[in-house]
Amino acid sequence: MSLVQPWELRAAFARSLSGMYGHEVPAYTTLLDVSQEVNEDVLATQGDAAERLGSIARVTAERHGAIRLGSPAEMSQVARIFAGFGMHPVGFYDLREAATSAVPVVSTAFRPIDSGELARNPFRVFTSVITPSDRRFFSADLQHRLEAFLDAREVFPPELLALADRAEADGGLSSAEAERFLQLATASFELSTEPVDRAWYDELEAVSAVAADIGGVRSTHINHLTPRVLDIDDLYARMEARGITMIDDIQGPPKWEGPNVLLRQTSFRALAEPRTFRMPDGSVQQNSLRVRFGEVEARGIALTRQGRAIYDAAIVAARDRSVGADAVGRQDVLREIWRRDFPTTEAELAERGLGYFTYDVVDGGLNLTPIVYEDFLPASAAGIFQSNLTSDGSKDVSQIGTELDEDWMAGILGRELHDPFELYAAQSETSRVRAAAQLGTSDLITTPGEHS
Ligand code: OOG
Ligand code: NI
Repeated sequence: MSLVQPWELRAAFARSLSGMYGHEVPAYTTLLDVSQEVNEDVLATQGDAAERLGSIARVTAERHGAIRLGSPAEMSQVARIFAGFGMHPVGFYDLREAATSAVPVVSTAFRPIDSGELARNPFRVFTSVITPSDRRFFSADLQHRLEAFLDAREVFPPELLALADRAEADGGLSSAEAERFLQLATASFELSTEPVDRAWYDELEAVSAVAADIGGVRSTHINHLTPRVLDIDDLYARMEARGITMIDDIQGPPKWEGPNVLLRQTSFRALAEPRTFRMPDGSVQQNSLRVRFGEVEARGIALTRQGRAIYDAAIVAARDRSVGADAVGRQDVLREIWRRDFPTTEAELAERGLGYFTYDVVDGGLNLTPIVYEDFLPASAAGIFQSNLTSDGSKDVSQIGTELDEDWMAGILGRELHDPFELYAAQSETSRVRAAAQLGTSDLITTPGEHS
């Protein structure tokens, strides 16, 4: 009997979460409808060019999720679950540093790492873990109570973990097991109806809304699910026209006439969702929380380390120069810097070693295809976290933060943490070697600085 393949499990998981989240957050369904309209229109007007960074089938099914977990143990469990879906940890993001308000988490993203797997279904999940040992946010007393609370909860049932391990070891599951795996995995990210302990939640919220969202409840949930669009400016305008309030900015690179790189993201504001609370006097009351939102993104070409350095500098320069400006002003400033620093063609991005491409031989000549950026951006992620917080929380900058880095993340996951630059570089290099062999030459253009 043939097994259900990891990519089929992954695609089904993304669909299943999407169905669940649509029931939980109806505005997400509106976002999907508008995304689909935008993508159909871009395809109709641009034809093949619309599919330069992925087939329309891939883009239509493409989602990223965001989840927030409570402990190293939960991280290592989720790594097993995602491995069953063919998703592996890539990259390290320190949101404690990137955000000005209190965001006491560090993160990685689970995603397919093989180009064939990405083409079949690129589902990725931005996964954050809270940092109770960081004294900028938590006192020793609160740290210990929070850790005790989190250690006592079970967010992923043993049956789910066993199925995940089997899927990873065998490279798939029988259809009956696949169904059970999907059911349990989806259910573990469903918003719980269990009453929230109001006093505990409020105590954590005074430190950080993110801390309360993670550590104030005994389960986890999807924070958002993000579709991909081919024209995010058009999407933004259409959502506002439908009366849905969007955050002020589209995060990331500006809209401009040259090649799209990295990632542009925006979201509608978190909506009040009904939740039940257990009050200090023991009574149970209905109220609401505003933590989950709808995000949308447009993906561009992956940048090399050199390209990325230009990007990072441009974002910092634009921020410094647009103090007091509105969203339109901020875009204008960034676009001006962009036009100065980034080339206007893909060929030049490749020649200057700023972007990643694959190479193949077409009609005896070298053909370049851009590699799509599959990861996230720390400044944007901080912006996304921040624009949806109800309060800034508190951060004592006089304290020294706990050192938590890539190695720490790899250690708690118990797995290799992949470096996104190395993944893109390897893909590019493999294609380059193959094309060179076909052309019978060894001096194809190389991407400067990529061979460390
Ligand atoms: C994750 C925020 C980061 C993105 O797209 O950059 C993120 C969160 O709010 O939990 O999802
Ligand atoms: Ni996101």
